[in-house]
Amino acid sequence: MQEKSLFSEAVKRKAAPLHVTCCSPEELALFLSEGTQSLLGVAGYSKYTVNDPVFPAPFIHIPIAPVEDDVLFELWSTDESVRYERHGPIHLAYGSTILFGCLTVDSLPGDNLAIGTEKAYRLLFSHMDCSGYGNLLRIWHFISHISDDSSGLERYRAFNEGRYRAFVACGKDVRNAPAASALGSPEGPLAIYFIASKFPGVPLENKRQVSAYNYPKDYGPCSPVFSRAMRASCQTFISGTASIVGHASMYRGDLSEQTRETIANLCVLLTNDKDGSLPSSGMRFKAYLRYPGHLPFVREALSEKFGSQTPVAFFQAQICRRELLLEIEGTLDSTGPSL
Ligand code: 3EB
Repeated sequence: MQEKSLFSEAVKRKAAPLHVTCCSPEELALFLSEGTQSLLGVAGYSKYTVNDPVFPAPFIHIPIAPVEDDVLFELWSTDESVRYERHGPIHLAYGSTILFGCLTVDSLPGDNLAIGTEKAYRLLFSHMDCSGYGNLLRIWHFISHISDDSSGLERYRAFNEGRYRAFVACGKDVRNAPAASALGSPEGPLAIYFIASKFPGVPLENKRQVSAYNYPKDYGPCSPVFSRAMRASCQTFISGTASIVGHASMYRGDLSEQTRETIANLCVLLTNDKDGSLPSSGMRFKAYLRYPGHLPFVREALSEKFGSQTPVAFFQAQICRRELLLEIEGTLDSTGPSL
């Protein structure tokens, strides 16, 4: 009940629309030449170096490979005008209610990633809070050598320690954590991009899974701080979702079962509360595969469940737990009839 009333308040505030698409360099060039929408920011996914952008919006290179293209741009835009700012490592785009930002922090394999992560989060929280866009809705993290040990602690666990410390230090409630993804990249600094808002979203949990911020200590000294999804007036953001039930990874080494379990978890987050149906449109997904050869199987399973017209972009990445073969994130437009 409380969830619903919070959401309808958020809807009444009529935030500006937020659009996302995954596109080729040619499609990005077309978007820029048309100039009908404002860019909030672009993430360029490629294992190759990507040229410096020709636009003033935040741009971040993510050094993981799309499976089917050399480069894919994830492009976030809105219909209203946007103001850009750069402060040291952080690049920001302000709409009237939405803030898009990106930053990188050096993180060599031997570095204590807890320190770099805490620094990155403190920086983004300080810009959010100073400008009045104090609600973090969605965040992506890319961590090189994610499963390596440094100073006796796995880098993903050190990352969790730094993130947790920043939430506490900045007075942020972990139960209001953003939707998130955390993937491993072969190289590069800690790369982060995020969407914040003047207005709070509604964090959603998955009844099949323990909330990440309540994971037991088996997964590191500090819990991961993210929600399974975040419902905002413009979009519902679905966190990176994997074959986890309770807090345990399921079906080590079994692609078919991990895919089925991952899709079951996605369905919990996408199912309409009222009539138990899946949305008929407005969904899009990004699937991160440990092995690119798994693409045809995963594509077929997603198409069967969500329809062949639902866009899915595939990337090759390491998943934060060694036994997991895939992780899938998504967005759902809030403009459709289902809400
Ligand atoms: C999981 O459910 C799988 O640490 O920010 C998914 C999404 C995962 C986000 C994060 C981790 C994160 O625990 C991994």
